[in-house]
Amino acid sequence: MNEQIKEQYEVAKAAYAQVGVDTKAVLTQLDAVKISMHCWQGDDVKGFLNPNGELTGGISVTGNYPGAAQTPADLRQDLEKAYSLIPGKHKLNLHAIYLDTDEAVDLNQIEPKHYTKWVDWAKEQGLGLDFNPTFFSHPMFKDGFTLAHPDKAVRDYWIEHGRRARKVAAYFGKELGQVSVNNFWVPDGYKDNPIDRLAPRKRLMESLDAIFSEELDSTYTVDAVESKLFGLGAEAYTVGSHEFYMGYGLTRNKLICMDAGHFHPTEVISNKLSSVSLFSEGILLHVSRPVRWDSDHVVIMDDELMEIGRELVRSNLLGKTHIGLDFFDATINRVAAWVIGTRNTQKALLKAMLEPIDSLKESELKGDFTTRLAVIEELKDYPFAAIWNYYCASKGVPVGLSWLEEVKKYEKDVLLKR
Ligand code: RNT
Ligand code: ZN
Repeated sequence: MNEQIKEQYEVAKAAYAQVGVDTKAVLTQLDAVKISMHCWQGDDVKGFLNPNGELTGGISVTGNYPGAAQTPADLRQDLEKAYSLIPGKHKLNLHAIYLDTDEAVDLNQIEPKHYTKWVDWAKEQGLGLDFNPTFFSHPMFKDGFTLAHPDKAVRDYWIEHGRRARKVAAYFGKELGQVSVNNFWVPDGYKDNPIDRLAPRKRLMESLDAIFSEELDSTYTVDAVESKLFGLGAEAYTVGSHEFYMGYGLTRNKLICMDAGHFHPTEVISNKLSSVSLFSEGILLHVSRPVRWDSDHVVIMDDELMEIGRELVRSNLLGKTHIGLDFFDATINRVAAWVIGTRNTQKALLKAMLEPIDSLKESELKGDFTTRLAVIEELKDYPFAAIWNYYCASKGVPVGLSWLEEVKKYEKDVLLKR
């Protein structure tokens, strides 16, 4: 390792030790946290189910930066590049439409065998796999509805997809020896004000119950349910709202998935984690960044990201929380998007771990809010970057901006040739 990085680390280590923080223990703690990187940033959520992979409803992406992955092999190559620039061992989050098979398979026909290439690759790379059934961009997404559609035939189609998706996730968990989180998000909703808000919610509840009726081994897979405030084309009413899934998840022992972009603009998920953790089986995060709306921008080191990190660390929620990412920006290099968003999420956790949490809690309990404020503010100037750089160097990944050169080279040699 470069001498300067080591020296700066030693100085930083001493500074943190003075406030009672053991940087070595912190790095061990950080290294144990797996981030589930979402495959869909690599090709703008197109997937490989239909050869021309258009987004036909339920979700939308903007931008046309060159070099998007066209095939599963492209996507794996891009992912390998991204993981090589991110410290630590992580997971990949696949959507059902990312199957890798020569057969023509519809969503209600998927089986583990359509994903074996992903499993082989994940084994080779030392990655875990998470999963998501895909309830969008499909001709059976009718009138803006899937599992809550009034027509039973439409619902049944999607119920079959959901059931099969769970089998795929269980297969991932079994093969890879680590649990596969299977996340359910459905876009169902109305553009304009509905007359009946209740009936679609009852149908969604019953469809989900049908999907989850089979008990699967939770060492292999656990289900999560993701709420949303509104979507494109579902501005007035989204069936799977926050209250819907809080109720559903808590009564059915599902993980509650919270996406940072799925709430009112002044609401933040960081302030929800402690409450949800008291009652839920577990939490899945979709770390994302809403800009005025659920725009799915790449996560940056903003106040909310840092606050999410603090909540997870200060309240010791890392054991109950699966951290997934969810953004898709098609206006920038997609490998860079992964690297920026994933490294930022790790950095936010590291910053939080570098706080003298016990003594801060003590000040708070004693009512010494002066010390609480003073310490938190001074900590903002502590040499956090020296610890991060040392961690990157010790993991053999680029330090600081040097990762960008590698991405630029990869863009020139690989992406622009597609
Ligand atoms: C959509 C949800 C959902 C999707 C992925 C692709 O608003 O956030 O998680 O982004 O399923
Ligand atoms: Zn999401």
